[in-house]
Amino acid sequence: MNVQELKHPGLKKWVEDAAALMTPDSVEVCDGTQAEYDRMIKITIDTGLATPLNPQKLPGCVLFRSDPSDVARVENRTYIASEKQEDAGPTNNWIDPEELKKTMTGLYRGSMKGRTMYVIPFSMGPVGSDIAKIGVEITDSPYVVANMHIMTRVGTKVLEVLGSNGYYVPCFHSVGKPLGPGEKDAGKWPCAPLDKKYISHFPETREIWSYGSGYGGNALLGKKCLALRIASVLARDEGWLAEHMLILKITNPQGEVKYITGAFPSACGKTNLAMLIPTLPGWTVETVGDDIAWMKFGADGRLYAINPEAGFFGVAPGTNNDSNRNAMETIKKNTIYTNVALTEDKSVWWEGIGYDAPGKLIDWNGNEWIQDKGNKEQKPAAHPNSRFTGPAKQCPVIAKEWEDPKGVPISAFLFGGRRPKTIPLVNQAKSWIHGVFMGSIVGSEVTAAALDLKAGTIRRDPFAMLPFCGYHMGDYFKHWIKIGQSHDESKLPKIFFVNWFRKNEAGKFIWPGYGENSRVLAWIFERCAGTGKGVDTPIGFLPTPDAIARPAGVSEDDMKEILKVDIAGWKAEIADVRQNHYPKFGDKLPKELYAELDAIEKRLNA
Ligand code: GTP
Ligand code: SPV
Ligand code: MN
Repeated sequence: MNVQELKHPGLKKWVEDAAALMTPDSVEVCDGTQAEYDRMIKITIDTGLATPLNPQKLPGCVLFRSDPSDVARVENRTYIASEKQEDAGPTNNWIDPEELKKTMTGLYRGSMKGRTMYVIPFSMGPVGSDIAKIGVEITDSPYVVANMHIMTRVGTKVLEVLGSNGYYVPCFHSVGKPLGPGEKDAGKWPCAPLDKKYISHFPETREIWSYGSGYGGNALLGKKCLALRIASVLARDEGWLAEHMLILKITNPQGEVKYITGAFPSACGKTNLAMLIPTLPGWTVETVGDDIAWMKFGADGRLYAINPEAGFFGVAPGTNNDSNRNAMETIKKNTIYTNVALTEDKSVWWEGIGYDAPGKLIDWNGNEWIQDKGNKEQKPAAHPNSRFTGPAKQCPVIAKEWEDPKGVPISAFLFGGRRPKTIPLVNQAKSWIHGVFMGSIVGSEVTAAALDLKAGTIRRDPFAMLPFCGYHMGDYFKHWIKIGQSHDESKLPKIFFVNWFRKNEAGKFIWPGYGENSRVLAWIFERCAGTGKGVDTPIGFLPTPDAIARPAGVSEDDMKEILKVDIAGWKAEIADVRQNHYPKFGDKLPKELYAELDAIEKRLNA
């Protein structure tokens, strides 16, 4: 579709102004059809950016290899440019919005030369539903267009909802690599150098400006930028929640259903938990969402969640038929792979796929790679943050209500992270405010999902929202407290803390995780139903020793270890929160949270 055909004068002018600045060779409005998707893929194959995969093994699938500077989110190049620095808070990078727009306008000037500008109208949430939000992303990347087709609802149907004056969140994106006359990408992933990348958010004017990166959350602007950073600001203003949470449906052997959401930091197990195959007989888990939940209160006083996305942008390494068979089934067709390894028969391979590398591979850098299991120093064939983009509707256990605009009523919130020590397998908050306290102190070993952080160290990632909160984190805590104060607590979700990542002295995981996590979900289900057995401890309610059946390979001693209150460890945890974590938020740290900190400390000392 041509810009002249746009029926929304505001949108048309915005696109024309952007084109005048970025000077693409042509402008195209996306219609969201399969033919358009196929054309995007063909363009990327023709320019040498994509490799078509074996149509017998992986029909409709392609592989991309990105530039080594462009393999994950870049947190130190991500900005919340609120009018006042104070409103971005201590955990976000801030630049004065006027100054940032000036810098970025300079970068955008001529940035699309030699390329096509694609205008992507997209809906986060089912098209036309009350809860959905519309965005329009302008991009010069056919890779982004194809990914947006899978991750969001794209095209003409969205323009129809917009009509001639509907509201949309304007999103600029350019890879920042203009082409000279006759120049082609010729197999080289286009992006700008690290110090020219900007992932910028303007919370007051609800705008997103992204420059220089073509990867994941930096470039697919409906996801972290709109559905979390901008939506968290809307949620604060309008009294709802926009969270970095999976949504699952769990059914017990009696056929009773509950819905649970869970916030774990990036690469800490949301996709896996959302698609889990229970090892506990008679229980089933189905998927509603794997990364983001938008939650609003229903007329009955309960909190209802929708998944604003339409696909999964999941971590490939570690995904296999044992750990996550449902993901493996989902990504067998119509899937975009990025930075995994290529096999000789044009299939894909990654570390933890469940079998040895078959022969000679091409690694994510495009080099020949032969597995050498004796060499501990060998670089991985797939980047640790390599990902698949697969349609949610292809998931064998997608819940039938996953697109219901009403959302699903939530019974429990889980918080968790990678904690090798101290934090028990599961722990239930004593109250809403205690749960908010637990969310505010989430810590996790850093993973490969952000490029500029040192993997392995522990950092505090409150509510798993540290990189995704569009305003002052202290005000965000306050928002959570207010939700509790202004609603009937008996109808609010119960709050739990989980940790699948405890390690023993030898550095091995004690808990087998994955499908065995169903044992913990069953206890959580029963606690919500009022039947699960728990003991009151200084840190919260822990399962009684017989409440969670022990999985194979976990000894009685192991079980005791991961379900005990490690008094010394918790005292150190509390001291760290008091000295290093809470002071960061200054007077914005709600006094209710200091009261919780004092209370837990007192209980630990009793
Ligand atoms: P983002 O998409 O970055 O937000 O990540 P995510 O939270 O969805 O994480 P994901 O489910 O993709 O898991 C990330 C990594 O953790 C993968 O390598 C998984 O194999 C591993 N993992 C997930 N669940 C478990 C578990 O229960 N135990 C262990 N040991 N590892 C797990
Ligand atoms: C995350 O990092 O939490 C992701 C991947 O889900 S990205 O979309 O790149 O943010
Ligand atoms: Mn995520």
